[in-house]
Amino acid sequence: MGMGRPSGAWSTPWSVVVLVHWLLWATERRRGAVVEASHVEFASLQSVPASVVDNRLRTGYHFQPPRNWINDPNGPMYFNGVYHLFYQYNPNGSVWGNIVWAHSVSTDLVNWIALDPAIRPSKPFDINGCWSGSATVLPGNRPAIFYTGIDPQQRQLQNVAYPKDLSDPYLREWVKPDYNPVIAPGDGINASAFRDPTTAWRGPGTHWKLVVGSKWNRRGKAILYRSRDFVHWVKAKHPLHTVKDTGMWECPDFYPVAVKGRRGLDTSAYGDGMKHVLKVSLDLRRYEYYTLGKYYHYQDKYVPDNTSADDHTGLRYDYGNFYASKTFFDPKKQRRILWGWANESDAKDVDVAKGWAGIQAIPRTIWLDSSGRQLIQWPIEELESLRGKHVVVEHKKVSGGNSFEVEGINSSQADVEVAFEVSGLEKAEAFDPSWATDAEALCGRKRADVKGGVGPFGLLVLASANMEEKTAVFFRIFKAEHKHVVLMCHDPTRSSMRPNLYRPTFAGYVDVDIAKTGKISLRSLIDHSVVESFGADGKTCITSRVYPSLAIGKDAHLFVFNNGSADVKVSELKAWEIRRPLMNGA
Ligand SMILES: *[C@@H]1O[C@H](CO)[C@@H](O)[C@H](O)[C@H]1NC(C)=O
Ligand SMILES: *[C@@H]1O[C@H](CO)[C@@H](O)[C@H](O)[C@H]1NC(C)=O
Ligand SMILES: *[C@@H]1O[C@H](CO)[C@@H](O)[C@H](O)[C@H]1NC(C)=O
Ligand SMILES: *[C@@H]1O[C@H](CO)[C@@H](O)[C@H](O)[C@H]1NC(C)=O
Ligand SMILES: *[C@@H]1O[C@H](CO)[C@@H](O)[C@H](O)[C@H]1NC(C)=O
Ligand SMILES: *[C@H]1O[C@@H](CO)[C@H](O)[C@@H](O)[C@@H]1NC(C)=O
Repeated sequence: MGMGRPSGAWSTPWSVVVLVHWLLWATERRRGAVVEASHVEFASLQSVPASVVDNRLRTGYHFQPPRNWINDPNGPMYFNGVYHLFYQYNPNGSVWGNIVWAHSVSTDLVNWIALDPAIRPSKPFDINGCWSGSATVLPGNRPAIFYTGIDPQQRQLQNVAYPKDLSDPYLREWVKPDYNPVIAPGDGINASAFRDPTTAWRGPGTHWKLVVGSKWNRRGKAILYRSRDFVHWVKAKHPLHTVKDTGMWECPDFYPVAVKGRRGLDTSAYGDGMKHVLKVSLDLRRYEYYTLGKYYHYQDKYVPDNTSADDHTGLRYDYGNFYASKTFFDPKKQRRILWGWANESDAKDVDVAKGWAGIQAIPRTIWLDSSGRQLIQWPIEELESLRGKHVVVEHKKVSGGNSFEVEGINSSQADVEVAFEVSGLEKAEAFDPSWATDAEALCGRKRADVKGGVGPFGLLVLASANMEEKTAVFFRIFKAEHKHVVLMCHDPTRSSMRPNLYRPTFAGYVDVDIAKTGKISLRSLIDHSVVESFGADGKTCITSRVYPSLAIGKDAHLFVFNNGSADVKVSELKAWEIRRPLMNGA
């Protein structure tokens, strides 16, 4: 079942596509870009229908509609046997604009069916926009959506919507009660910076609670509200949490995690044996960070642990291209699942030319690390149902300066798991303590082509046959005063022959004692124009969007490399081709 979108222009000859691209790049036209609220608006492009859809670099198994712009995942939930994903979508073009809540359903989080948009601007309380929000399944098994509506005065308001017909297994139609908005920006709240309500929780009390992201000057805030009936909402005396100099907090997310084990907890769970997570998306920097901490339900207070910083230098789900994320509790498999948006990193004009922009990262199961200091993330197990042909490499030494190709599969749409054994730690480069708060800058200086002591070693993905094009995914190990420091890095600086492309290096540290373990694992999900990597069994994650010019389709190659002076050994590498699931009728 598709959305019945027009399906012309899918077989446009490459020569036309290439010509369109060439014209667009060659002229490098900068159209009038206006920054408004959190979005860069390209008014002249918002309703340019996709006349050409260029599928060469479209993802094969990531969540995407057949065409047009997408951003934040909204209201993910499981209800009566069906997973729902809503998302911010422009039905009329491939830059941000005309936003509606698009809607897809799935029974396995892998194969998706597109339905008609669930929420569109139609009432005074949302006529100028239906922005991000969350779902809550109320007692009596009744789902509710909370979303931000933009009114005629451009104020940001919080509204509710309910399914029209609970007996429709897909919950296709949603109604917005006339008593909306249920939360309007009151005194002391910036009506232009008040959005993205969380899933509500109840805890042991009788009140529902939720937070809305906001700021006052440069102070980021998670403003807390309370309600007995889900209709009348009252602001708590203090925000749940606030941090100075962090700017607007978009898409806050607040939920409990079990101290032991991988089992997820319902958002309303409260008691011993758990910590809470508060995640915010920093509009100023366009990335997210989270803290772990203790939630005091009766005092309406959240106190972060002191094990990581409570600002932009703190922990991140993903040290790459990953934003506006949201989790939900999956009661079917008793797990918490994380969705996040990965935008394009090419130019707007190119997005218009290719007819699509934005993907959702592969959903990740999330749980607390046994150290209690950070979360662990791992692609949902259902993804493995798409694994096809595979190859295995075992016990292979890669000496300094060498590489080898992993042959026998098409690696443009693949899942690679590898375990490295590390030796010669005495050769590790010295770690300058000033690098501790900026892994990304360190990776930018010490890229894959900068020789090291222990590492850089890892994978070269979406590589051309002779490696002039490649995205490097690697580790590099340093020796600090009392311990070793492991850096994980994505280096896409050679990922494309295209000029003037934004190719940021991304990096995070990995909290492992490498001298003790002597080994480290890496998993990379490769999908034409995206690479999602999970270091050390999901301790550090990085997502990059890349746009190869040569390493496309069956011309994409996969290598293992080591550019350090110490040898490393691949104890085991498995690489699978990933089949294409049903993806929204594309
Ligand atoms: C978007 O397209 C729909 C039809 O698909 C049309 O009704 C609507 O007016 C368009 N909106 C804009 C802003 O162009
Ligand atoms: C309110 O938000 C708008 C939009 O981000 C911003 O321009 C303005 O400075 C904010 N005012 C305060 C007091 O935070
Ligand atoms: C962090 O908090 C714990 C108690 O939760 C305390 O024992 C420890 O000393 C604190 N560490 C620092 C560096 O403040
Ligand atoms: C890769 O895909 C091409 C075209 O689909 C096919 O001909 C080729 O056999 C595949 N190669 C491998 C190693 O699977
Ligand atoms: C390894 O380093 C050398 C020297 O800097 C460089 O020429 C080569 O491209 C590097 N290898 C990789 C895989 O980046
Ligand atoms: C994704 O696109 C890149 C390149 O245009 C920007 O630099 C990022 O800020 C943007 N990320 C988000 C979350 O909007």
